[in-house]
Amino acid sequence: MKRILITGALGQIGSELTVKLRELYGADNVVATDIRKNESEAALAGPFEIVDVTDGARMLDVAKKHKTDTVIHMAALLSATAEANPVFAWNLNMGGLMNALETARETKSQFFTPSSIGAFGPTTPKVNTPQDTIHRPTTMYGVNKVVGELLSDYYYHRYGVDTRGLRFPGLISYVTAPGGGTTDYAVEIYYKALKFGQYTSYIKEGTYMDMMYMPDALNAIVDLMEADSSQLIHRNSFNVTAMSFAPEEIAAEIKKHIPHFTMKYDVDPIRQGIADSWPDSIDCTAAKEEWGFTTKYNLETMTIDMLEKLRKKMI
Ligand code: AKB
Repeated sequence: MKRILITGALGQIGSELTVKLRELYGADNVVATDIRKNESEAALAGPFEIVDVTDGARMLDVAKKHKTDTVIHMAALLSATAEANPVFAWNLNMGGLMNALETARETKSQFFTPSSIGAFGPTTPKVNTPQDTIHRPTTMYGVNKVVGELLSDYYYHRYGVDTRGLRFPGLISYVTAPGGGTTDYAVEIYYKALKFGQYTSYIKEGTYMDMMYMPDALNAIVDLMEADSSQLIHRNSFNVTAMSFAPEEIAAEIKKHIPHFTMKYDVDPIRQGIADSWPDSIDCTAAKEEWGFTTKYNLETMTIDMLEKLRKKMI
């Protein structure tokens, strides 16, 4: 049975991942940590510790205290926030990652951290982006993600830490809203469609980005962590995606369920610039072949589920 320390446990992925891991491995075997408590902490029901990921000594103390053997490092700034404050982003994203890798090395733990489609850049092949290709990202977030992939590889080769990672696309969920990402529009649109019957997109028509529904993303993390290490050639990080769409396509899908829904555009040049530097669609053959990556949801089934769950939540 794993004993897991998770950072950023109250964040967009962390809050749902913590619940899933507790269901799978037992509540007491998952130590949730975040920089502060918030109202969702009580809902996570299980051990919780305050950890600022830039404080490596504290992270290591908590890992040793709870005798954890797995570190899942989720705490990080997303692309648009990182672009607004690049020095802070470097310090938090890279400092946090180094501390988490060191904690994993010192406690001989298995390790997971997410990379992103943001690790790619404008000179990367845009369609069906291969697993191994040119990166050259032009955002601070992208630079952080590429360095993160390389550092994770380094800890595997240099120290034998069992590091693993996924290049996530935009993640869509009805539970915790994202904050500061470029792909966030694809979450906001569902809330605004239900509440106001209209949405103003900051991403322009015709801009394709990869996306995945949160239940598929959580399964992908668990499946990768449970995969046979000897089968993993690309351990940090695998391309994973479930769908690629442009704003007008998600709007059309929503319109099937909310016929009066309308969409306007007011493009944000910063987030549009970031989106334009990312792939339109990525190829996940390596993830499928090396550890059996699959997804359940496409745009149609995700939209049905999102609207149903959000309707209940918003009552
Ligand atoms: C973001 O938009 O910053 C994230 C990501 C794709 O990494 N959702």
